[in-house]
Amino acid sequence: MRILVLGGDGYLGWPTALHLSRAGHAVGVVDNFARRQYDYEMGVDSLVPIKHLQHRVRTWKEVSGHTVDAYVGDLTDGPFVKRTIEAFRPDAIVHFAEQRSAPYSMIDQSHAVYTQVNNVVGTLNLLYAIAEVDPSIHLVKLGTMGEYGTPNIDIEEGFIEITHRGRTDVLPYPKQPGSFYHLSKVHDSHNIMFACRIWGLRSTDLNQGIVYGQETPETVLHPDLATRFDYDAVFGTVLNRFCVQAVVGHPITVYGQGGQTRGMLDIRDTLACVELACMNPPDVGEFRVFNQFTESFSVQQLAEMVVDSYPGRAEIVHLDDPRVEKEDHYYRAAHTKLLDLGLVPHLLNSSTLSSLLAVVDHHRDRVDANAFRPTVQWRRTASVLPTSGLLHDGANAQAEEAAREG
Ligand code: NAD
Ligand code: USQ
Repeated sequence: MRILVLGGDGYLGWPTALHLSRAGHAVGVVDNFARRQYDYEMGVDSLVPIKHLQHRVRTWKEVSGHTVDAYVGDLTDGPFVKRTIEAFRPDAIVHFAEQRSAPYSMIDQSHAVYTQVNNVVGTLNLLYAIAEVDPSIHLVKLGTMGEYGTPNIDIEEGFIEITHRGRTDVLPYPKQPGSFYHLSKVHDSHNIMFACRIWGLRSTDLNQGIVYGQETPETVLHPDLATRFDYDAVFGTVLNRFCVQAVVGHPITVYGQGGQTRGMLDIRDTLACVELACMNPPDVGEFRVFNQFTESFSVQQLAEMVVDSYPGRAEIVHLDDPRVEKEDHYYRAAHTKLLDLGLVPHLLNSSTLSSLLAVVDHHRDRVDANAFRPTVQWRRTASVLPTSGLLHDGANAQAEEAAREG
C-alpha cells in the first residue's frame, strides 16, 4: 500500500512510518515541526535525543534500503494538504498530526484556540482534500479514549444502542471530554463522521489510550532512528513520567487520590493497531471506531507498579490535582475490534517496565527535574489566573495554597 503518515516527525508518527516501511509499504511522512517548537516554548527537551527528520530519513535508507518521502508543511494550509495528497497518491492516510497535550490546551485562551484551530482545521482541510483528490483513500485518524470521559456505565466502541420511549437506534456514544484538547478530537470525530455520510469517504477513528514506551523493533536498529520521549508536566504522559521520576529519585507525582483510571497501550501496539486498520479498510461511506488500548489501570496502580519494578528506592507523593477530573470512578471500556483483527498485545509487566526504566537510566543525565512540576491549572478562579501564558511561580504557589484550602 501507499501510506502517508501525517505527524511523521512525532513520538508515534516516526516509529509508525518505520514500521510500515519495513513491512513493505511505500511510506511518506508529513510534519510542520510544531512539536519541536513547543519544546522551545516550554523550555524542555525530549529525554532521548532525536535527529532532524531529514537525517532520520537518510539513516533509515542506509539501515533498511527503504525510502521514506518527507513533506514539510502545515495541515492548516489547505492548498499544501491537497498538493501533498495529489503528489503522493496514498491508499491510506494515517493522521497523527495534532497538538496532543491536554495541559498545553489548558494554559490559557490562546493555547486553547491554537489547539482547536490546529486540530479541527487541519482535519477539515484533509477531509476536503481526500474528497476532491480521491474519495477512496482510507483515513485512519488518531482520536483518543478521553473523548468518552468517565461515564458511570460501560464505554462502547464508538456507538451505543439506545431505547428511548419505545424506539431503538444505534447512536454515537455520548462524549464528555476533559480538556480543550480532548474536545478537539470530539469535534474531529463529528466532522469525519459527517464527511463519510455526505461524501462517501471511509474512515477509522482510533480512540487511543495513553501510550507508554520508547523503543520499537525499527528504532533500535540505529541510535539516530530514536523517537522522542517526553517526561515534562505538559507533554509527558503518566507512565513515561513516573519511570523518569523513579530513576532520578524524584517522588512519583500522583495527582489527587490517583483513582483516575485510563486505557493504556505499549508503543509497539500502536504500530500494530495502525497497520491492522490500514490492512482492513472500512466500506465506502463507513465511519468506524476502534477503542485502541489493551489494559486499563488507575494512576495509583501505575505508580505502585513502577515502585515495585524499580530496583532502587522510589516513593509516591500525592499532589493536589491541577486538573478537573473524577479521582474515583467506574471504568470499563470495550476494546475487542482490534483484537478481532488479530492484535496480539504487549501487556504491561515487570519486564516491559524494566526495559523502559533501562532506556530512561541510559539518558538520566539529560533529566531536568524542574520539568516535573505541574504548571497548568484547569481551574479559572481569580487566585489561579496567570498574568500571561503559563502560571509563573508566584501564581502557582497561590494555586497550590488555594487548592489546599479548598
Ligand atoms: P506528537 O506531538 O509527538 O506528534 C504529533 C506530530 O504532529 C508532531 O511531530 C507535530 O509537529 C505534528 N503536527 C502537529 N500539528 C501539525 C500541523 N498542523 N501540520 C503538520 N504537522 C503537525 O504526538 P504523539 O504522542 O506522537 O501523538 C500522535 C497522535 O496520537 C496525536 O493526534 C495524539 O492526539 C494521538 N494520541 C497520542 C497518545 C499518546 O499517549 N502519545 C495517546 C492517544 C492518542
Ligand atoms: N497524572 C498524574 N500525575 C502526573 C501526570 C498525570 O496523576 O504526573 C494523571 C492525570 O491527572 C490524568 C492521567 O494521569 O488523570 C493521565 O494523564 P496523561 O497526561 O498521561 O494523559 P492525558 O492528559 O489524558 O493525555 C495523553 C496524551 C493524549 C492522549 C491521551 C489518551 O497526551 O494525546 O489523547 O493521553 S486518553 O487519556 O485516553 O485520553
